[in-house]
Amino acid sequence: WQETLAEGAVILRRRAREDAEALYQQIMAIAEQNPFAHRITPGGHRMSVAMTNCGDFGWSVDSRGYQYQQQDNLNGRKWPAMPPLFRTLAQQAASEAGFPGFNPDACLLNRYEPGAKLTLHQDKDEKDLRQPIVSVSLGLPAVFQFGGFERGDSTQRVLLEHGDIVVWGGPSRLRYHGILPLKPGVHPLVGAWRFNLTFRRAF
Ligand code: MD5
Ligand code: FE
Repeated sequence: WQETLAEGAVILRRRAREDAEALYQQIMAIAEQNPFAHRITPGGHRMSVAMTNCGDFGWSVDSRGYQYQQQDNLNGRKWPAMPPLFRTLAQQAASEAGFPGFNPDACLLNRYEPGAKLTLHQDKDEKDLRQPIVSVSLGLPAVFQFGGFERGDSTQRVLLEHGDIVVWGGPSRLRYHGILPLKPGVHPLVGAWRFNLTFRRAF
């Protein structure tokens, strides 16, 4: 159940459904080792999305800026290892979408509560922008904004639901994108949240 949104952007609808319980358990185990936190941007804003990471590198933000690091700058601890299930699922999805050989070294975990959003941005802190990003959505549905190559370009709205995987590669790797404020609700597995895992090759 695969659909191309734009060149290089492939949605694998419900692809992670069968793994959802196991993924959710692993998310909770990661959060026990390094909890989700609302980080403060260089501009002094508290992000409405709470984040943590697993893998060799994690993406985070603080007063100094945005960067990939081996440890969490909030507590100095190394990020938890990437669970084999996470890696395998990301690699398989990338390959199904036409990007064989993807080997993520970072997984950013985003947790959305009702009202949480992500304003339009590009992901370009990774070294090799030819590597795709694989994103896995769990829990409450969200409206994703899929834009163009400039901030002011018009955006398409795409509903991302529990179990959906999107592979962002090729020219779509650098499109502006965001998440509209999450609508309240309760998901039978995940509760009143949306989780999104993004698998990246940072270095
Ligand atoms: C999310 N997360 O649903 C999204 C999924 C982030 C973020 O945006 O940076 O944590 S990843 C969506 C994405 C990644 C790379 C390129 C494009 C979309 N794109 O070209 O549209 O929490
Ligand atoms: Fe992004």
